[in-house]
Amino acid sequence: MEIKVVKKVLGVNDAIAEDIRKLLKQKNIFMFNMMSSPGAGKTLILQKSVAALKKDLRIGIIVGDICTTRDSERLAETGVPVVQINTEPFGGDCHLGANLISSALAELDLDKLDMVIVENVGNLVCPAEFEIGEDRKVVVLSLPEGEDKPLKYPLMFRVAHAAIVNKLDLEPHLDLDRKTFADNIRKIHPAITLFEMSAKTGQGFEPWIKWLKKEAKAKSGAGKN
Ligand SMILES: Nc1nc2c(ncn2[C@@H]2O[C@H](COP(=O)(O)OP(=O)(O)OP(=O)(O)O)[C@@H](O)[C@H]2O)c(=O)[nH]1
Ligand SMILES: [Mg+2]
Repeated sequence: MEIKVVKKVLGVNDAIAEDIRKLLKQKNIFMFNMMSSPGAGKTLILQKSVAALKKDLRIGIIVGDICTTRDSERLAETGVPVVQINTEPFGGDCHLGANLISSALAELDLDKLDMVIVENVGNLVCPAEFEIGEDRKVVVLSLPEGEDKPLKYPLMFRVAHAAIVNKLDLEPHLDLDRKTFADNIRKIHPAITLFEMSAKTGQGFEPWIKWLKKEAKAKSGAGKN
């Protein structure tokens, strides 16, 4: 009986995700879902990514957190529209479900956007299980978390199209080998697109921005007027 309930819940989520996918296709909008453990650097990477992309692409952001509007305040400084979702009133979910994304998309003027960025709730497990109608899933892993995380939390790395190894600037202070991070990610997902960067210093940021531009162009064509 319980298994039936679980299937039903995921079934409903997938159906809403499919509707979102159709809507975004119709509107020529590229949407990506950024996920990581708490504090890996999602918001800082996105602040700098939006700054780099906003002259070419019209961007809207959806930010998920259990509590607070701290990340949406940081991202709103880029000048693009931001919608905050707090999951606490809905039971404090550790991920964004397609229903919440659907409500957040209704708050954005989709006819005036080329790209929607979703910053998911900081968690390396649950967000990987929920489709939200996105074109790409991106996982961020930062050096201080340790090189074994892809092996211990494989689903996230299996479902992600791209992975970012962040906080390279901290390598001299840590007793670890940066190469092992990439090796372990590739053990789980050999064909994943991999970026290594420091969002703080900007090292390695350019290939990530190029990839985002390419992916967005593939989806939305030359953009809208
Ligand atoms: N040294 C260093 N610090 C970084 C880097 N990227 C992010 N940080 C810092 O790491 C901390 C967490 O970064 P956030 O961008 O808030 O991380 P997040 O993944 O959005 O966190 P949650 O939304 O809470 O899950 C902040 O103090 C950032 O300034 C980096 O490349 N190097
Ligand atoms: Mg954040």
